[in-house]
Amino acid sequence: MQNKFVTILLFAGFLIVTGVIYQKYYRPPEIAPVQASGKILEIKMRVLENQWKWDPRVIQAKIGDRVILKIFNEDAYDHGFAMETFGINKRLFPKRETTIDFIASKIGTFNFYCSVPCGQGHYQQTGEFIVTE
Ligand SMILES: [Cu+2]
Repeated sequence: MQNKFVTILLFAGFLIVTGVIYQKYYRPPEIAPVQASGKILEIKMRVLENQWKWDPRVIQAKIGDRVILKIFNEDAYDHGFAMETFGINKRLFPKRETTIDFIASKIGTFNFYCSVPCGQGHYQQTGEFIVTE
């Protein structure tokens, strides 16, 4: 009885110690939790009428920023805003503003694109989101 208890305790201790060692020395920085910068970045964006273009096409943030994207779709039909890295895929209804709220939790350059089949320019409707330190 006593022995079993000691074994479990030792094992629990072992798990905790290896977990801490992993987090401190081995975990790749890209999967570590990000420190929120406390900054709120509001970005206004438009889908230009009948051009299959984002305006602006390139947007930027600093790591840890909370990004509030406000996208106005000028077209009379739906578009979609998708950026896989951040798990975003939102429908943009016609002649309306859509808000997308997320944390810039990774450093790098990420592509976003239209996720709703919308016509001849659908596959060109892409843009870049750049996150820096
Ligand atoms: Cu589209």
